[in-house]
Amino acid sequence: MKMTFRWYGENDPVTLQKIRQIPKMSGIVSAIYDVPVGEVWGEDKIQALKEKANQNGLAFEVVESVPVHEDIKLGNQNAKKYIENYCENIRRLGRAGVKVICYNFMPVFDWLRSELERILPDGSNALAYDEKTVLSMNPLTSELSLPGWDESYTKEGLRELLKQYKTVDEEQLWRNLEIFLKAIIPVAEESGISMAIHPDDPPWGIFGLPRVITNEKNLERFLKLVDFKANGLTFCTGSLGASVENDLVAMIHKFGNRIHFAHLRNIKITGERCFEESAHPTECGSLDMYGIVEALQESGFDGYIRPDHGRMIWGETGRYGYGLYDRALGATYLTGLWEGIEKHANK
Ligand code: DNO
Repeated sequence: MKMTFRWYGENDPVTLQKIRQIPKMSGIVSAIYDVPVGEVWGEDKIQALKEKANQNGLAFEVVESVPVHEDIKLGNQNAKKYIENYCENIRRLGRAGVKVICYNFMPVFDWLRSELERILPDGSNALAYDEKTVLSMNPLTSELSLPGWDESYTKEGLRELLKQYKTVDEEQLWRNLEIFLKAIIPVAEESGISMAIHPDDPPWGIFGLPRVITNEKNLERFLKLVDFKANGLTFCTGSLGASVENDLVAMIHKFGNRIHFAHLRNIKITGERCFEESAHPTECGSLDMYGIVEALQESGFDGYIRPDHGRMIWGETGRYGYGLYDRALGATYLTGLWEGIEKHANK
């Protein structure tokens, strides 16, 4: 396994110089952030990002994300053009030595939270989700907390988009996903890239919008749509684990060699469809991080891992979920857990 760390580019307050000082850190997970969603990324930009990482002793082999344009998810008349652009991005990233591309297929919203700074008993703060609060918020006003948006919509743009999705139910979304996969997976195979879809976060539909990358049954259906190794998963424990019906250890055993990238973080379930993000160790939340890492090893996982959202600790401020300190603690914990389980298994 290779331990990696998400980096948001030049504007990220967490610098590459700091990231490289985290023990056993092998590379960054990043993207080109100044090209509009759906457009082709300049090879010069990709190369510059790679060189910057390499100069700091870090590899650049994982992209998160190449965002999927809404027109592809809607399956409208522009979808073809955007799918072609997507294929071109895959080719270009393959030529630059990228091995994994993480993306998601969530309509309109990426990850969603009701609170960005819930104060925890130890004085740190973290992201939290409370379904009742989310549903009481109007997606057309700015009261919603949407830290994961790759693009910010205007009110009119969002209203129009939500209207267009009225005709897209889950089955239609599956069909649009299938068209997309049938076009991109052969290109990914040729380019030496593994595609790794990110599960929906939280893993259920919100505001009447369909979400399909949510549970074991659907992940199985997803993998069968195009049954090649290059059509794989980002196994995000915090996303899938928000639903108590998801048995993460069983899922890892089941999907084993189709998991190319793992986002390992813990969450504490605080009620029905309510959770807060906790520190990474098992005891700090509701997920069995030991069991998860053990299952990854048992299934022969040799892909990339990154710690995921961290709390804000020691007075740090910055990008919600993506500060340095708690993610660095998470990385170190995961590296130790990996070593312990591996040595124990080889005894
Ligand atoms: C949240 C992330 C997601 C993820 C995208 C992948 O922190 O895990 O925003 O990057 O959903 O496309």
